[in-house]
Amino acid sequence: MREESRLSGAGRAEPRAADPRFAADVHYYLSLDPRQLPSHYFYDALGSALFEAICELPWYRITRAEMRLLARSAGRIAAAGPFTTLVELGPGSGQKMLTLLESDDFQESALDVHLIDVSARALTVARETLASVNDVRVVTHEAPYEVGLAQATAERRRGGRALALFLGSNIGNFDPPGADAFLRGLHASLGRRDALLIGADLAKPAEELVLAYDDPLGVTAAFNRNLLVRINQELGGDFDVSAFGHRAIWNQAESRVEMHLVSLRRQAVSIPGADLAFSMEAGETIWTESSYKYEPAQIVAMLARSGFRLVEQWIDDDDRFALTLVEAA
Ligand code: AVJ
Repeated sequence: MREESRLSGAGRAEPRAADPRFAADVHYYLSLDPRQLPSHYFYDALGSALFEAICELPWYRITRAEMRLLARSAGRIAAAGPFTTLVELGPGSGQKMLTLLESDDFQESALDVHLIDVSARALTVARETLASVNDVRVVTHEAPYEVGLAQATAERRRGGRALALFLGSNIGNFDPPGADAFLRGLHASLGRRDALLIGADLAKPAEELVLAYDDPLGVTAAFNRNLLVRINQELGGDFDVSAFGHRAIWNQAESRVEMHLVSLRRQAVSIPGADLAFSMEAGETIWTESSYKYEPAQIVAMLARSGFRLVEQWIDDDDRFALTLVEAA
């Protein structure tokens, strides 16, 4: 019996220790109409690797545009300081922080660099990326942003100013009220004269946006479907992953790209770890992500509503991306 169940489980990963929040969120969001899943669950080990691959795709230009802008504006960003503490929310591979630190202007003074991420793996990679930079103390926080930011600012040097980085257009995953609330929370954690650097993707023609989120190599489709793989692995789900299509659409009215998973046939789904069973019709969807796109002035207005005043904004005209530097008023 034992032997048999083990054999029949071949090719299927043993359920990993499930995060109770993940189980509760899967239960709640998959029960909504239309069904949804929160996009931050994309980033397990495989999802993070797939996202790194997305950043290399010719059609996904956010990462390269932002790196160019960072390299070009590093001197001006440093000049808004001096900063004694740099805090990055979601550092990814650490390449962006490295670009800033490698600019001559940031090398003047000793710096504390705090990296905040829920993924231990991302923190390890980012720490290695920054290992070669002199005179920098790197502190990692495996924690939600708010928690990590509170820890980082509590440790700041007396009289020193902090620069928080929220890059990669991660802000775009919040709906407008959520973005306002998030920025107000950042403002509350920062002190007066601390700064915030935000990278945000700009609205552009629909064809370009759809290609960036539905690439011809199918990497983004794999990234999207991996969420179902994760549910199968961690919560014992039985999604037939190959029976889902990937859909990316530009919602002009809401100024957002939406990603959905489309059930290609009628199927019954059971997810014991989330205490959930349901069936999906052919064509029924699960909404997995929104990526809001902005006008430059909207970014400034959004930050102003949360208590920040504009220092400077840089725009990449080719790829339509903005870096905005603000100070806590
Ligand atoms: C990392 C949230 C900014 O929305 O563009 C990439 C994630 N999703 N391709 C984005 C993503 C599909 C990305 N963010």
